[in-house]
Amino acid sequence: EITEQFTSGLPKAELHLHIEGTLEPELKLKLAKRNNVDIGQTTIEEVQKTYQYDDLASFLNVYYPAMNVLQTEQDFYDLAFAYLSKAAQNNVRHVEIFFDPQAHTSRGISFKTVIDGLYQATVDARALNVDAALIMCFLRDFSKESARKTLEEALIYKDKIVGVGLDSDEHNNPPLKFARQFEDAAAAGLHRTVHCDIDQKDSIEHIRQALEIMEVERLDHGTNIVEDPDLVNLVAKKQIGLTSCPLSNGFVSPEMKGKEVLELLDQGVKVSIHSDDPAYFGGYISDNYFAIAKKFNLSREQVVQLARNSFETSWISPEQKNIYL
Ligand code: ES4
Ligand code: ZN
Repeated sequence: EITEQFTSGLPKAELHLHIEGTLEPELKLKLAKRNNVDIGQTTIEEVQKTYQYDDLASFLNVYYPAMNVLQTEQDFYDLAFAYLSKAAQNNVRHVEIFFDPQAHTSRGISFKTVIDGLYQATVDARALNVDAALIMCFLRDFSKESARKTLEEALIYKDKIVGVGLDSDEHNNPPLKFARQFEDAAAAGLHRTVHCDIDQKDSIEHIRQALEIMEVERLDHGTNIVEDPDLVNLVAKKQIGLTSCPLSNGFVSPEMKGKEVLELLDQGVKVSIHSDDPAYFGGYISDNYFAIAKKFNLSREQVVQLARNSFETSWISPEQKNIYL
């Protein structure tokens, strides 16, 4: 029987975490006040009442407007440091943090403000025994031209970024739309991952593009590959990591994709457990481990394998990996 103590104490790598999705109602209100931004709510209860969504689009409609409270470098620092303190409490030893620069540059905040604040928090997190890196995501519902400009800016700071990702609304926005940016990012030495959210229109085609054409090293969610045995074989053979987020999945699918995760684990796929947007989906990484372990009656060995997979598919150096594995 898996306990919360067990999932909380287990050393973990967090590989699927949107920093903007760690904005808790309390900090949201504090920053709104500090920056004189009217978000339409003044109490935690009122903020929580706006957290109603049952698909990706309705979630994103709550998620993006809230980012208005993030204005200064200090705000980004406070957001990231608050998260990293939570990560330390969850025994997260290594974290690769997604951030969405276009969600900020599109409302007049400079790339520099965003990255300087986030990066300083990752430096200071070393004192908490948390090793942290940043992954810049392109918003797939923005234009290719916007992605091109964003990569150009990002490359100025490429020593502060470990890789690129692709997130936001997947509907009619296939990975291939950004093939050129992923190629350029690879040429600059950056790692690559792509969101293939669960049960999206054209899921299998999107996964195929990401794996076969864009040569990503991980798929975020990606658990729809169970529908295609050839893709399962390819992912197992190439040791592609699949970063599944049970509590997030639970908002759009009653079974949180637990059966698929177990089936993939059983077939030797490097699937692992993460938290996506913990302030919006009801829990941090230990809660996600506990939720799937409890609902699907996982053994200790299965839970430990999920955690091992998170380190194995992380983008830390091979020498450093040996410390954890
Ligand atoms: C996201 Cl759940 C989800 N899907 C796509 N993009 C995202 N960004 C933050 N959360
Ligand atoms: Zn995500």
